[in-house]
Amino acid sequence: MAPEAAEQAEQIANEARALLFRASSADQVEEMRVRYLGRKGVLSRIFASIPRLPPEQRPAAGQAANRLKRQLTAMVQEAGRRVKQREGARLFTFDPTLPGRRPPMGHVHPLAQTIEEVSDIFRSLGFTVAEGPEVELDWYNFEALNIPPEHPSRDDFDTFYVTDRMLLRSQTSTVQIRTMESQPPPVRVIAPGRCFRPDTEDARHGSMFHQVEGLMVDEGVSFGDLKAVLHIFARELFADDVQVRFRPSFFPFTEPSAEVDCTCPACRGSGCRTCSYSGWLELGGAGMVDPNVFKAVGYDAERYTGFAFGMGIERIAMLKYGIEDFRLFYQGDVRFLRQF
Ligand code: 2U9
Repeated sequence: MAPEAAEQAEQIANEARALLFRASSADQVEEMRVRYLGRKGVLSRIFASIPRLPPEQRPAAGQAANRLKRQLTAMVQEAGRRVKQREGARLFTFDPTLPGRRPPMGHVHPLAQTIEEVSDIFRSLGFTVAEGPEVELDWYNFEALNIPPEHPSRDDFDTFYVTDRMLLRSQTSTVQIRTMESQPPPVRVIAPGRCFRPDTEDARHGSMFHQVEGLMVDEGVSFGDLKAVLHIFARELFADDVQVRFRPSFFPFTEPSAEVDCTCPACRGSGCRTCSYSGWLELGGAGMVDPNVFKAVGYDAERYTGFAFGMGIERIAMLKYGIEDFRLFYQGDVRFLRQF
């Protein structure tokens, strides 16, 4: 490259600029790079020709070639950036005909689902769903429920006390007492909610759990009504052929009282591991409301009778879905939660 070397270099640069300007894909840019900057490309040939020039022309030719190299490298890089940007923009073009992308939503916790399902069944039987405070007065948790001061459930070991007179409710019967204090009979109410009892955590227990309790009060309400309501409930919850049985028991707030069992939903009563081969599983407790409870809330115990029942929500969910460990509900592991 002689004096005309600079001119020739400029020509090559102009030609390359025009070609790269027209390049519209990464492949075309790469083709240009190889043509100008590749091992057998235009620039290589120029550098190879320099030693053949007369010695006095070599420095200028070398300078022109180096300048051309810088220009071509910058042009190729710039063209590469431009096509990449354009291809990216094409990818993000909004296509209104494509189906939308569903955002991750989460869903209702299995315990909340169970509470909803239980509530729906009782709503269909004319019950309303009531809620109340989790921090309660001694009166609502014990006194009004005919639980005497010396009763073991009042012990520090069995109740979380906040002060002498206030505690974390250990059952949702508190809500039914509040309901009766605020309205005359007839009453048909269920109270689902969180309860607290100091307990060592294992596969079946925890210090926090959920209950649903129910109460029906009117003239002429009988144990037969209780049996019918709980039988219908179990049928709706588990299966049409489920049987329910009542075993005598004792609770301070009901008289007579019973433990309520249903035929094992896993084996339908024939006996399996879930029911320890007995065919039966405990569903909860129940009974006729003790007249002392009516007296505490100012109901006429001569005129009205009522039944009440209580069940653990975790237990119901475990039976229904075949869950073997209570703690799974509270660990927030999405691999577990996703299954419901
Ligand atoms: C009022 C009067 C009486 C509710 C009842 C039970 C029997 C019972 C347990 C079952 C398993 C609690 O969840 S659990 O640990 N409950 O056995 N509950 S009768 O009796 C009432 C409720 C309200 C006014």
